[in-house]
Amino acid sequence: MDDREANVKARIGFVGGGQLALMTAQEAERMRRDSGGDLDITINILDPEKNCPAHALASEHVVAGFSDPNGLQKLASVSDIISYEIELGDAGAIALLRDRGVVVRPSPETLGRIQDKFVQKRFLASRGIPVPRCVAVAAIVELGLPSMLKARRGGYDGRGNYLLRVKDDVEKGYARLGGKELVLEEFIPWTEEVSVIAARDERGKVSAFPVGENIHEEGILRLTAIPARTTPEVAASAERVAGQVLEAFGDIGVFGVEMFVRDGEVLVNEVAPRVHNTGHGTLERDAFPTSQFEQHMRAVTGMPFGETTQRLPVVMHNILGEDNGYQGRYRYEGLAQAEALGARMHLYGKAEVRPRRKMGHLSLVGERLNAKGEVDRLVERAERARSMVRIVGVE
Ligand code: AIR
Repeated sequence: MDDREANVKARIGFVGGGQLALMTAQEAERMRRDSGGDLDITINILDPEKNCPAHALASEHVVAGFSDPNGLQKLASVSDIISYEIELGDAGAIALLRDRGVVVRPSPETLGRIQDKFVQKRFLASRGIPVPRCVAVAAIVELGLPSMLKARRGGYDGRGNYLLRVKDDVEKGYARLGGKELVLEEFIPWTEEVSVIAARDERGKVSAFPVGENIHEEGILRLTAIPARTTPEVAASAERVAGQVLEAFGDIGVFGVEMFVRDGEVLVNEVAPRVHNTGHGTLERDAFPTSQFEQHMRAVTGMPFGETTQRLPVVMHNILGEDNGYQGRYRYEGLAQAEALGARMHLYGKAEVRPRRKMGHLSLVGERLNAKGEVDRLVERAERARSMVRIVGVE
């Protein structure tokens, strides 16, 4: 054992207390158990919602807005390290904390850069990383149609994006996103979407998980298969580009790097300075010896990285709130049927369902890595298992 791993005791304070903090806290508990108490990491959260997913597992829950300076200060006072599981914190307020000696990983500068989609892309481009072309002004003449109109800040899970296909869409897009600062982005007729979850430590070492293949639907992730069904060349480019991104930020922690593939060319779509939805498959212990959540905790607390060599293929399917307009309390149906197909359920315990809200995910682990057709079969089974789960309103 590396001596950086002996008797680690750390309190990580997350801005955000949603499913990503929940799964990190679950992994912290498992690590404590597996190490016989040697790895003692506790999770604190800042989240305005009293019943947020990570509430029950958090040591301290500061109930305040993500950008509330007093809330941030309180989170810092009970934590050794500040990190994020949502990008909505006030980077300026977090920088003030850091300047007063609070350890913040990744840095508030990285958070600030990533929060603005235009600034993020310009930063990546300035470091020689391939990205789609984008302009900050409303001049569709520069990029033509189709193109993507995006809110520069605050959008996630497909919120804040509007595809402009024809001229009439321009007005509709502005009506939908009006009042916000916007960026217009080249529309990429991609053939594949891939992502790499990678971590960087304080010594500059980078550790990546194998490339995942993503399927989105209306801007929200539907499923991720690891390994991606792609060519070795595309996988190698994606890994290389993800490595460049982590180098560019030069920061500490897990990052999710989403990329488009256009004719074999890899372009960065979006970077998240946190654990990522497309990395949830790494939670399955028979597929991966280390999860992205454990890797993030290892990176920010200065522990050596865990191993990321994949043992078995895994397909993760999101469970989103149904698109029926219902918002409120709910219950699940069909969980046992999905489990009978081998699906492992991860439910986030959100107090309320909303249309297309991320409520949970299921994972299926295959029997042999790189066996022909194995990932196809897992994808098909994951779709079937997902179709058995229903989220039903109870009000
Ligand atoms: N999240 C953060 N950025 C993007 C996503 N999906 C996760 C975090 C956050 C939660 O989604 O875990 O706390 C918020 O989910 P919701 O459904 O409350 O909007």
